[in-house]
Amino acid sequence: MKSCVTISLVPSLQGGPWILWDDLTTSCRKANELGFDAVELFTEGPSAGDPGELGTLLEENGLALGAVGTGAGKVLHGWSLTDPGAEIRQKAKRFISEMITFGAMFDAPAIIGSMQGSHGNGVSRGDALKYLTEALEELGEIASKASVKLIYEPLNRYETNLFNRFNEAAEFLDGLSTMAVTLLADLFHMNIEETCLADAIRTAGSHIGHVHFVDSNRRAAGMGHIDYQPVMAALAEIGYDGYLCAEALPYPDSQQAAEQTINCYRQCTLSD
Ligand code: LER
Ligand code: MN
Repeated sequence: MKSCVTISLVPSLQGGPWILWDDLTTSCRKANELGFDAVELFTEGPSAGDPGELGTLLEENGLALGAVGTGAGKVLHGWSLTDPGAEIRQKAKRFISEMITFGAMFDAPAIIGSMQGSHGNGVSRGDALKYLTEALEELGEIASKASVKLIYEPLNRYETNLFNRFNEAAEFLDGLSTMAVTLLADLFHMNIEETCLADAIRTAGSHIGHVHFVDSNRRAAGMGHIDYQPVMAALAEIGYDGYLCAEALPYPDSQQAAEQTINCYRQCTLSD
């Protein structure tokens, strides 16, 4: 397994669940100094820094791009894949498609989290799932052509009413014809929804493509009450060799949250 830390390049969302908040150059340097293998980016859209800057910074700092988040489409523009309006759904799809292409330049998958939206507000559950199916088939095909995966993230009940639990999301993906979509195990969301984190990981094993490594209170791993030993054992059992990516609140500040994460990651992967 490999370590990864989130960088937000959207200052207006300060206080959100991302660890590093400086400009791209400073954040990449910090990630490298702390010993992270990769960074996950949360950006306003399909670019980061000046043209060419991201590639140079990744190389200079020995970092990979672990993933790119697409949530800005929802939080900055209000778009989602299950919006009642066909035009908004189209904008959401176009935005994610651009983010897939952006991530793929660095072999990184895009994450669909809050862009999945919810049913209600005039959209039945059946219609919302139809829209989500169509979008994942289409976007999965785009990801596949770009030789990357597309990551779908089940969220807790306060953020979506589509899929909150891993086994339901895995069953849903099994019904799709695209093979490009994997699941994101965000331990914060799972702590709210699952009976047992380790069992949920084992059940959906073959689907897991990314992990948000965070604690029960959305602080850095080790600052809440998740017991990481059984979680790590389950990830090892399913043969997971992807990223443990810190998507957590910058509490008490970015530096301490990043240090706490890498220390917990090292403890958790000692025998890796
Ligand atoms: C995104 O990775 C996530 O976990 C969501 O909670 C964002 O709202
Ligand atoms: Mn997440």
